[in-house]
Amino acid sequence: MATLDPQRDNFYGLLANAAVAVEHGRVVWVGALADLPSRYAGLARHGYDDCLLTPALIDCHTHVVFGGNRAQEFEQRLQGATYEEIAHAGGGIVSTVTATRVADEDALLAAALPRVDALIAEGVSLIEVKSGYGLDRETELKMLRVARRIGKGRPVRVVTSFLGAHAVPEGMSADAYIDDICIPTLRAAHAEWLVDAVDGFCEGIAFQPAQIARVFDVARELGLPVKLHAEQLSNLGGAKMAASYGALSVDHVEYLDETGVAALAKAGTAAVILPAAFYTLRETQKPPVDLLRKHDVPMAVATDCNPGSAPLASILLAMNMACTLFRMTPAEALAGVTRNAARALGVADTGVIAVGMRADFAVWNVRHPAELSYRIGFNSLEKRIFGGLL
Ligand code: DI6
Ligand code: FE
Repeated sequence: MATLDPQRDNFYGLLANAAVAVEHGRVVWVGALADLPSRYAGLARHGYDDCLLTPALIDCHTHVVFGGNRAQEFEQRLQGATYEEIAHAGGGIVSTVTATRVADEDALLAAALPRVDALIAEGVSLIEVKSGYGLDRETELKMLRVARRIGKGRPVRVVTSFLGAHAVPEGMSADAYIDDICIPTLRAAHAEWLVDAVDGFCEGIAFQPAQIARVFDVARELGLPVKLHAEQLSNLGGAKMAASYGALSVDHVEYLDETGVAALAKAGTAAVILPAAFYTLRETQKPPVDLLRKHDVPMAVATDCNPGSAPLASILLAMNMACTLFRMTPAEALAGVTRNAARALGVADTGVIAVGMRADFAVWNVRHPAELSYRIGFNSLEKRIFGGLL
């Protein structure tokens, strides 16, 4: 068993010949099978010989709800156009906005579910889902309702992030969009209980830190935690600004410098590493993994599943890419999709196998946890256990 419990060790938290006792969907005991207290002897037993048990996996950064796809933009990039050039020419995020506006709730749900099912098939039990392809009130709310419906229609928990500050809609200034559309939409979505956290895209092709800060002020007023897409393509100081709001996470962070890393460490903000976007956009600037280690910033790993920069619906491949592209260790990658992903979402009842936690587990047909990051395009999942249900 890889408990990922930092009380055991700061590595995999390994236990050999281990057992976990579950009552009412919660862990009540963990240890060596030989030490299982007799009071649990009457519980139904499920044995997995020669397997590895881990916490169920968590995808803490996704945009799985969207209309259409961007295969043509992929072709344009292969012919030399950059992500930023396509965005400036009215493609990119804004083209997905058009497709998302015309799709109804059922169509968006039907398009999202296969992506979610692919994640569940790899042992995922908790996903974060962002809005951000509406950029108007109606469509942002529609996306968030679809995100909530995913959690009702599938055995997976969903936390939502309002990403109204994702791109500037055509024919509008960034400032007017933030004040006249984004912030009133956040208030409306919050009033419908559709928002668990508030996100933004801080980048030259999107919004400046001061503009995002106006959205974060409203999040603070509403009692909502914040997170930020920051330092992906350039360094605008977004991470530092987000840390000043006590952000749960800052995500991408390829261009993050040591002052920014220190600000994260001080605020207790996690860094979410998203190697699929780096890979897809053929970026060369890698996130400062050594500095994040040096300052003890928790690193999470996620798919960033989206139609533009990361058409990826495999958390296992994200783990492999984090290791091969960024030299994270397999232990860091596994912590990144369990313990640290839970932390990046502010969800306290999952991500480690320990007493009091939800019984969300993954059983793998492997002998060592490094195998999960090592294989490419191969799913070793034997069984997923969701809230104690087999
Ligand atoms: N960064 C990302 O990686 C996604 N959004 C963001 O702010 C990409 C979104 C897209 O290209 O559709
Ligand atoms: Fe993203």
